[in-house]
Amino acid sequence: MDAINGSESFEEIPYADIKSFFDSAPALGDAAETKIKEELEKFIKRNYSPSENGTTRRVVCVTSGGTTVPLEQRCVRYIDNFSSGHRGAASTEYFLKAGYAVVFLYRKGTCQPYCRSLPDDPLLECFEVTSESNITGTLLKLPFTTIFEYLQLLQLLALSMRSLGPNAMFYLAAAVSDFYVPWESMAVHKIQSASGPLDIRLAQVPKMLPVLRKDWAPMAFCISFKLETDTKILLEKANMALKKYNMHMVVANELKTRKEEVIVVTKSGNITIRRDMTQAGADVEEPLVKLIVDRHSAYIGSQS
Ligand code: PAZ
Repeated sequence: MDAINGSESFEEIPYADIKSFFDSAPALGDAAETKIKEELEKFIKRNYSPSENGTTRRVVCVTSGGTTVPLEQRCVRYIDNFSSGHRGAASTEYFLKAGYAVVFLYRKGTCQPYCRSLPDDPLLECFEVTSESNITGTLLKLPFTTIFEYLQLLQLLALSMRSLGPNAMFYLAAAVSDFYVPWESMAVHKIQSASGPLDIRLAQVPKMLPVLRKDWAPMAFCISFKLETDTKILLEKANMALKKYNMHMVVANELKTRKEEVIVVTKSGNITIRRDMTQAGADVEEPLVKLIVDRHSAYIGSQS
């Protein structure tokens, strides 16, 4: 097995935990699910059907922003994550520039492509995308808030993109909660303070990356991200994710320096990517996406 294809071995997949997570999660709703499936189908068909010159677009799913963990079913309070969605929004712009169609799975209210410094706001949707930016039809935005919505949407997306084989890519920059309150053990109403200090037991969110790789979209090129605040453990954790979840690449980053530098961990070695300090406003995502697009091309070549 070569460095691009990765190893074929998968860690034991916790199917029972995954099933119970999805079974107990509040459903997206039949109407919403049908609408998303239809949108996805149309989007993939539009971008993946060979055009007159016989070319198809590659499709990347970029996940962005952090998931929330509700503490009450009629949610008043929740645990949140720091992620601003800047990485996902910036990367989306560079993937579009590289000719990819992008499904942008993003946390409501976080940074958006082409208006990264502005919040996600329905008012902004009133402005039309100009024809020069050439993104009409190649960007599909799907919002999420909770861990339940995020993982259900990711599964839906992966199953829809499965038919694209190696032309599909997952670029998983979202910060996904490791712990959650299972729906069935969650308080229904607002938690009351009268009963004294609050004890909450958080369950572990089952790891979905191995099942994404093995079952949902086995031919897709998969990149996950690893964030740490302790630099001493960053590379070790990223290497572990590479092997354990059978990722093609893991992008390691440290909280404070994440906008300046990332380390791409692959089976054939690590590559440090820095933003161009000589250019004001240069993004680290520009060289990062370039490297990933090159590796994706090599992967596609190796599969044909
Ligand atoms: O969203 P942002 O630009 O503020 O930060 C990006 C990031 C640090 C969330 C991303 O690069 C990342 O590492 N995501 C995975 C985090 C993790 O679960 O380890």
